[in-house]
Amino acid sequence: MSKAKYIGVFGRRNSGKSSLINVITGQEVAIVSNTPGTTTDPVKKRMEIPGLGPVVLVDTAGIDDKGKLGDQRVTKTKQVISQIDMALLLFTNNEIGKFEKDLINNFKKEEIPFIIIHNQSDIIPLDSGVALELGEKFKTDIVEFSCSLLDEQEQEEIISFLISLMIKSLEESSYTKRGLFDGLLSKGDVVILVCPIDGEAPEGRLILPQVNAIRELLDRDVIAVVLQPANLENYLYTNKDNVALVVTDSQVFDLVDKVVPATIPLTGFSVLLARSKGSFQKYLKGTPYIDSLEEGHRVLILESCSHHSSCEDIGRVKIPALLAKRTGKKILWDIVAGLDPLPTDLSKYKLVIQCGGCMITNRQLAARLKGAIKAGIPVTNYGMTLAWCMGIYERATEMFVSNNH
Ligand SMILES: Nc1nc2c(ncn2[C@@H]2O[C@H](COP(=O)(O)OP(=O)(O)O)[C@@H](O)[C@H]2O)c(=O)[nH]1
Ligand SMILES: [Mg+2]
Repeated sequence: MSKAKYIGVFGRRNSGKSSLINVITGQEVAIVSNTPGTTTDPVKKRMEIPGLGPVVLVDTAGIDDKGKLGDQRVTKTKQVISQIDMALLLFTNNEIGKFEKDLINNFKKEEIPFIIIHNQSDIIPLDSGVALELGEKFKTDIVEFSCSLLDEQEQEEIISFLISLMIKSLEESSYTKRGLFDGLLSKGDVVILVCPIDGEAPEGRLILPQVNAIRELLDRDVIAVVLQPANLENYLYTNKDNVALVVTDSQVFDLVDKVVPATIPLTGFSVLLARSKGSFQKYLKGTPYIDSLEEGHRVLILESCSHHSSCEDIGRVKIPALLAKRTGKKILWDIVAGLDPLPTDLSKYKLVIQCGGCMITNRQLAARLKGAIKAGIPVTNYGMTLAWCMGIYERATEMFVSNNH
C-alpha cells in the first residue's frame, strides 16, 4: 500500500464541500444537502486520482459551525490541518471573509499548499477583479468552479483542470518527496541490501522499506544486490571494491558490521527511513538521551500505523525491553496509536520515540513531533533507538554526521 496524500476540503456550510468531493470522486460518498450542517463529522474518502495516486479527501464539515465554541473550532481546524498535505478552500458569491482569511493564514503558517476555489460559479460567476486581487494577495490560483454544470463534458474539463492544479501544488510542496538515498549514490554504483528471510519476515514478500529501497535504486540507475546475511561475506570477498554502500536490516546489524570492511559505508534501512522521513537532525541529537534516562523516567512512544502487527511488537515489546536493558533502569512508557491526539501535557516525558512512519506522510510525521520539539523534549524514532541500544548507532549514522546531511 502506498502513502495516500491527504487533501482537506474547507469552506463555509453550503459552499459545496460535499458536492466537490462527490464530483471529484464521481460517486455519491458524502451526504449532499441544502440544509446547513447536514454533514457533521469529517468524512474521509480514499480514492485513486490518475496522475496523483492514492488520496484521502477530508470533508471538514463543522469547522465553520457557529454553534460551537471558538476554541473547539480552532482546535479541530488545527488537528485537520496537521494531517493534510494540501487544502482546497471553497468560497462563493465572491466573498472572502474572516473565516477564509483565518484558514489561509493557518495554511501559510503550516506551509500547506492550497487552492482557492470559487464554487457555484454557475449561479454567481467569479468576478475577474476579485480573482485578480485575491490571486495577488494570497499568491495562489483562484479557480472558477461549479459542481452543477449541465454540460457533462464541460464539467469533466473543469474537474481535470482542478486536478492538474492539485498535482502541480503537491509536486511543488517541499514535503512531498525525499528519497532514501538522496545524496548518497551515483548512477552505476553497487549497493548491497541485506534482507534476512527469517521467522520475522512476512510470508512470500518483502517488507515496505526493502521494496521502496529496491524501487528507488532502480530509479536511480543503481545496481541493487539483494542477499541474505549468510551470503554477504562470500559476495564481498570477490566484489568488495565495487560496493558503494551496504544497507542492512537492523536485526542483523551486529553480524553485518563484522563482515563489512571499514572502508565501505554501512547503515540500516531504519536509519535511511529516519533520514527520509521525519526530523533526522533532531533524531541525531535526541537519540543519545537514551543513556540519560533515569529510574522512573517516562517515555512517550508514537505508533503511527497500529494495524501493522510487526510495528506494534517493536513499539510495545522490543523497544521497552531494549531501553530497560540498555539503561538498566525501570523506564515507564505510554503509547499513542494511529493519528490519535497526543497528550496535551508533554512535560512529563523525557524522550519521545516515533515509529518509522512508513504509512503516514512526512507532514503528518512532522506534525506529530512538533509539540515535543517545541517543548524541548528530545525526539528519536524506532530505527534510531534500535540502532542505539544495539550499539551500532555510530557506524550506521557516521556518513550522515560527517557529511552534515
Ligand atoms: N448551482 C450549484 N449548486 C451547488 C454547487 N455546489 C453545491 N451546490 C448545492 O449547494 C448545496 C450545498 O452543497 P453541499 O455540498 O452540501 O455543501 P457543504 O455544506 O459545503 O458540504 C447543495 O444543495 C448542492 O447541491 C454548484 O457549484 N452549483
Ligand atoms: Mg457537506
